Amino acid sequence: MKKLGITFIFLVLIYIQAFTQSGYTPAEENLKNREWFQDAKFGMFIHWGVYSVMAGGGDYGIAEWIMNEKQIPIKAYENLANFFNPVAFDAAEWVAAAKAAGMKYITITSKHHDGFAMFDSKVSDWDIVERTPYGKDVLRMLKEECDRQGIKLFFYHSQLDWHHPDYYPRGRTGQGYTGRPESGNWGRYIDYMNAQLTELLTNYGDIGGIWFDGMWDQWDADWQLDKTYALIHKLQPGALIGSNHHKMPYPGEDFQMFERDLPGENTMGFNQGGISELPLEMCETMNGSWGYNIKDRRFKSTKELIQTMVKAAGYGANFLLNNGPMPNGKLQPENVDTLKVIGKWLGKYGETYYGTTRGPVSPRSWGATTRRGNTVYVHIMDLPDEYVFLPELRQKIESVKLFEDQSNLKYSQNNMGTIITVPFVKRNDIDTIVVINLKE
Ligand code: FHN
Repeated sequence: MKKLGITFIFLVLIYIQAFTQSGYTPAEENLKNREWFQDAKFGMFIHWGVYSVMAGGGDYGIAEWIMNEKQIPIKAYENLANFFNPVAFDAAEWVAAAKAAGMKYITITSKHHDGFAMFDSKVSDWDIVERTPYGKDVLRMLKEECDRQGIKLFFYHSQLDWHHPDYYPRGRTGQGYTGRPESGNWGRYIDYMNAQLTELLTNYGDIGGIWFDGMWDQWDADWQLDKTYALIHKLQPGALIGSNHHKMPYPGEDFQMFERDLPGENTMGFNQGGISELPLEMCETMNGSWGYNIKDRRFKSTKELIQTMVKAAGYGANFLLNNGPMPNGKLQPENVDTLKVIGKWLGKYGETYYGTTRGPVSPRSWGATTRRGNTVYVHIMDLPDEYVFLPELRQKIESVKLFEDQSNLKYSQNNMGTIITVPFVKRNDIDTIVVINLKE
């Protein structure tokens, strides 16, 4: 009898594992896409929505959050859609800018926290086709262009919603000011979210994946991740799921992301999780805003961005660099210029970046290492001495050269580690790359 009971529990467990994401086994195409993702390394993040019309309202640090920050009730906020007419939007231009930068994929906001769908949704009329004078599905236009130019498209999707009445109980944000009744049906909200995700996963061909954001709005809510993740993996087994909950990944997620912090760091104060074995991605802004902010001219230098990108690669993490397009549909010209410079850098040094994994020495104050097979790339960005010390490499060194001119560098390897001479005269202001070839 006891044996039967145990068998029954075992069968139930197998059943649960098979029909939820708790026992998630990624499909073959999912694993292949993870590999592709890790090799691709560099993507463009796009935050675009009706909020871009308000351009931050004259405050730093506000753009896509303006509804909540300025406590704009839904009725008033909905007017923004009437002014959103991005007639200068040219998907081909955006994708070309991403390609020129050396980016291999684009992740765009399909719906941000204001709940506005940037696509033709049949389960809501709070969308670009029904509410704006523009009236076109920009996600479709972008996807078609991505397919033409060989770029993968991912959809950012906000789980938290300041507009939908059924997003109730409310979380930390989108409270009373929105004008929603203090009631709602949470289960219906999850169904609505899943219905929009179904649209995104069935109407736009193969997509790269879904980039979730917003669970941090309320940890106690019943997010029903198993249901949502199983749905996505059923509709497109190859689509990668990631969630910006700032914690260790949950079952069913295929990659882990870090917001404006290198993996393991927490300068932002919310990246509390550790580093998982899943593919990693760090997202970063070009200035201090995600969406378009007219006042924020504090653009990061290309040097800073390239160095962050390379340091992220030293952790094995992709770099998802944000653009907040203007309400007319154009990318900010300053950003386009920056993208070109990064693209030029990658054109020259991409071999030390694309298709690499994290190197044998974890990132240090002087830089980072990346690796492909028996080749290790040492990226030196801030080294006050003429020598760099690398702890045990585990393999004997065959040669050490400077990437730039292929000249041999002096080195000495013993069981404590390796010291390489990197002459000051050969230094590059952004990244001096040393190539170590290891013996089999
Ligand atoms: O609240 C959002 C924010 O607007 C932006 O989308 C970033 C991108 O990583 N994520 C959230 C904050 O964690």
